[in-house]
Parts: sequence; C-alpha cells; structure tokens
Amino acid sequence: MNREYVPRALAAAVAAAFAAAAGAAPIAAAVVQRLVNAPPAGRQVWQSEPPADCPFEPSPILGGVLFTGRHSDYRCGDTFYPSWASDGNLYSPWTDGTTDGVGCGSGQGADAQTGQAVMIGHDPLELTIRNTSPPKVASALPYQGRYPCGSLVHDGIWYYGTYCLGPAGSYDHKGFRWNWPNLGPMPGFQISRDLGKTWELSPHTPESPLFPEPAQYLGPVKMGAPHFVDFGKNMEHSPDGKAYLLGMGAAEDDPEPRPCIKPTPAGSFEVQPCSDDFAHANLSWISADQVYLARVKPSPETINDLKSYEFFAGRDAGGEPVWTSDFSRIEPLLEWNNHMGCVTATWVPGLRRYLMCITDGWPTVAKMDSYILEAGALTGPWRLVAYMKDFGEQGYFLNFPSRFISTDGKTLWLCYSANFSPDWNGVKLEVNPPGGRYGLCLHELRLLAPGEGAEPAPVDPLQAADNVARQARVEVSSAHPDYSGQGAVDAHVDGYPGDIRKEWASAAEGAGAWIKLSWDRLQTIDRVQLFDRPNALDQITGGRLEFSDGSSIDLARPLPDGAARGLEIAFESKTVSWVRFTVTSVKPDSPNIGLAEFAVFGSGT
Ligand SMILES: [Ca+2]
Ligand SMILES: [Ca+2]
Ligand SMILES: [Ca+2]
Repeated sequence: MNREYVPRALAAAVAAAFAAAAGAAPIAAAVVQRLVNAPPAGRQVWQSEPPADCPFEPSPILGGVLFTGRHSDYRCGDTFYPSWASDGNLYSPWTDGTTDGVGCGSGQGADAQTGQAVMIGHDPLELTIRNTSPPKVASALPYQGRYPCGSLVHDGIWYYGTYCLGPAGSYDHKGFRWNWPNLGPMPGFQISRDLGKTWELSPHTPESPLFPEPAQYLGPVKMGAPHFVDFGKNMEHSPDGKAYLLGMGAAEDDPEPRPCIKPTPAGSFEVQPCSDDFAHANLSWISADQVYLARVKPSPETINDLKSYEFFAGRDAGGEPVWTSDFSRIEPLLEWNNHMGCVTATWVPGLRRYLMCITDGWPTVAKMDSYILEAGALTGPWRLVAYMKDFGEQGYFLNFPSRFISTDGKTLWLCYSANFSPDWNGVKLEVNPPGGRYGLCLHELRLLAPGEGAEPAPVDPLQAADNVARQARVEVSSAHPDYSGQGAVDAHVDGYPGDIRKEWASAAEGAGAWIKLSWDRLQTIDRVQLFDRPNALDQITGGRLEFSDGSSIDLARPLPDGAARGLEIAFESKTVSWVRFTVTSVKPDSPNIGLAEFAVFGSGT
C-alpha cells in the first residue's frame, strides 16, 4: 500500500552505484530508469454545502471529507459495487463500457447484458481486474434497460441483482433529453456457485419481479435498484447474519413532483409548464424521494423468495424499529423528497458506524449532488457528514468498498463513476475531483472530525524548487490548437480528458515530435521524469534525451499510457544549458503525441 514518492532514496541508490563503480575505468555513465507515481493531484477538503431544507442533523463525530488526491487510473465500464468474498478477492458487477477487453451494454431491451469481474489485489491503485465470464443476457422487456444492482458474495455464492429502467436511455420530452427517467422493477437475483464462471437465471422477470411493484408499467417502486449493505469480508460484521438491502423509491401519491424543464442557451435548464403524463424523472436511475430497507438470510433458496424477506415498516410507540414480512406495509427509512437517489451503505469497523452514500442526480444528465451520512445502526438516526454539491461534477454510483478501509476507519476509498453525459442538452461538465472519469474510479479520502482541518499536504516533488524545468524556456516541434509546450512544465500531471492546459500535445505528430527546455544559466541536473499524455489514444513507446553537453540517453521502456505513473531517468550529474526530448516511437495511430509533464531535477546553477 505504500506508494509514496521517493526521489531522495533513488538519488542515494544512484550515488551508491557510482561509489561501487569507483576505481573502474570510466565507461558509460550509470543510468537508472524506473517507474514513479504521479504526485497526488486535486487534494482538497470538499466543502459541505447542504441545502437549507436538509433534514439531517450534522454528525457530532464526522464533519467533513478530505480527498487526498490519490486515485486510480483504470479503463473499465461503470456500475462497480465490489463485494469482499471469503477468498480475499472483490467481486463486482459492471456494465456500459469495456472491461478487460470485453464490451457490455445494459440498455438493449431483450438483449440487455450485465458484466461481472473479479478484482484481485490489496492495493486499490494496482488491482488486477478480470471478467469471470462473458456478460450475460437477460431480457429487460417491457422495459429497455436491465442494469446491475445489489451484488453479494457470501459463503462462496454470488447473488447478482438487476433492475429495470425505462422507457429509453435517451428520452426527449418537450425539448429536454433525459437519461432513463423511469426506475422499474427488480427481477431478482442471478446466482453463481463458482464465483462468476457460470450463472443460474433468476426465476423472476421484469413482469414478475421479486418485489411486487410497480402497480403499473413505468409507475414508481420503493425497493428500487437495491444495494446490499457492505458488512465486510464475507459479511463478517452483519449484526444478525442477515443481508440488508437499501432501495430508493417514491410513492404513487407524491406530494412533490419534479418539474418539467427545458435547456437554456447558457448551458443550464429552467422550469416550463407541462400537462403531460410524465414524471420528469422523479424516480429515475439516479433520483428518488425516499430510501427503503429490507433484510433476508441469504441462500439460493431465500434470495429470490419474497416470503423470506422482512421490510422496515417504521417505528412503534416506543421508537423501536418495526419489521414486517408484508411488503405492502413497507415504510421509508429516510425521506427527503426530491433530494434522494442511488443509495449504498458500508459498516466501518474502526468507527463502529455505518456510512451511507446517496446521490441526487436529478435531472439525470447534469451535475449531481452526493452526500454522506453516518449512523450507529442501520435504522438510524442518520446524520450528515458532508453534502458534496456537484461531486464529480457528475458523480454517481458511490460506494465505500469495505476492503479498503483503514484500521481507524478514517481513511477510505470511494468507488464511483462520473461524467457519462457531456454536452447533453448543452450542459458542460468538468472533472472534479481530478482523476474522475466515465468508468470505474477509486479515490482515497479521509474523514475529518468536526472542526478538524486537513493536515499539511505532503511535498509535491514536481512543485519543489529543484524541478528546474519550471524555469526553462520551452520550444516544441508543434502544438495542437489550444495546447502549448508550457503545459509540460507546469508541475502538474494532467491533460485530456481532464485539464488540457496541463499537457503538451503536438499538432498531429508522432515519432519525431520534440520538446526542448533551455536555461539562460547552466544547470547541474541528475534526474528527469516523463509522464505520457493521460489519454489512452496517444502513447510514447520510445524516446531519446539529448543534452547540450553532447550526451544522450534512450528510454529503456515505453511511458505508461495512463500517466498515473511516469518514467524516471536518473544519471550522473551533468551541467547543461538545454535538454531535448525527442519521441522516437509511438503506439500505432497515436493522433497527437505529447507529454503531460517533463520534469528536470538538479541543483540549479
Ligand atoms: Ca418527488
Ligand atoms: Ca503538465
Ligand atoms: Ca497516453
């Protein structure tokens, strides 16, 4: 788990190598090339900005969230909800994208697919993610989408839930384009007894779902897109051996409908009158009015049997939770009309608290608000840790995998996906926090006590004074419109699809492209770091460093494509007035080769 940045240790190793070579004839100078991590980017305390009508009291023990800037760099689909199995691995559904070289789409009606993968490893930044079997097909009809929801591996058996969405993934209504505006029924669980290699179909269908809802096609449900509470490895912290499911829902007689809207020229939206029989995504894949709770002793016999379930049905006169096996008596666990949506929860042993993530993603295709609640018991009371307005800026499917929680419970990794709908209805979306993407994201965060400030950030070596590239004059062989060579020496590893000002992209060059750094005064340097453009299209696979003293060094390996790691080249000190990096080979079809960052370390003049 220790991935701290250790340039000083490397410098010492190089010095030791030189010392060992002392006495030998001076032949080729020692050069050490190795991969290094990009410094964490985007460290920030996410300011909690709860709306005035927030019904949750502030938590007395947790008062905020610090994103450390450490984040993953996977290229996968979305909809990851990892479950920690007794073999130590995580097993997760996924869909809508490509994972491990295989595509999957859940919005295909009769041919709707859902994927499944195993996530192997202890480091959230270095997981090996492999499909356990090809995506499986189960009809969504009469809905059009059938997506993954609650997923649990318990005692070696994988229970994989799906839920329906309608009427279409892209639905135009009075000038506004919605994404899956109607949340549908839950057609039970598919079961695998061999950790995802083979599957038994659910006995339920969209027209004969596990929970007896909705009353009519496209009508509201209560146990919508239910997700298992994450009780840790093999459910070890379940209070009673039961699995608990949180659903999002709405009522038939909703007193607060969501409004009809239309886009504005400024990239926002405004309310317009409407008399149509359309619920405007009041209960969609990512928006809801209430949260509901159910529980079941998991087994292949019970998981698809409604009679085996109990439902939270409010509180008795003494304030104690009431459980019922009569689905018609289900009551909201939580309600904040027009401010709820996708819901997950995780037990945090070090805090002896549950954390709940809720995303209000209405109107389904714009920025989304997420918030974190905590409670000592699933039945509450739940209190606010942080209301994260515009998290992502379009973050969804948030969950805290129990596998990646520190012993004290204060450092966790948030699993989510972001920004699936850039430009729908003209709405612009930024990536925030940095490193987010449409697909699996894991971001490290620290929970702060009320009033606790963030500890000082670790020193960022790229921003330290000995990175003399920052003072260099920059020339490049070419620059793509809106890009410049300066982006490669700004001490930030970023670029498309993030901030394009923070990288250099050439104008349609490949091998042969170059970038030259020059100084007015001689610089004594001993180390260079090169970070590829973060995008997955362009990759430098070979290159050469040339120095004003006439020496040169060829790269020993390709630059890592994703830029979460870079290549460090350490060498015996040189005193130079310029260094040029020339690209000598690229990944086939790289459209605009360039660099996210070119750092040069030394003692200056
Ligand atoms: Ca409502
Ligand atoms: Ca940069
Ligand atoms: Ca790249």
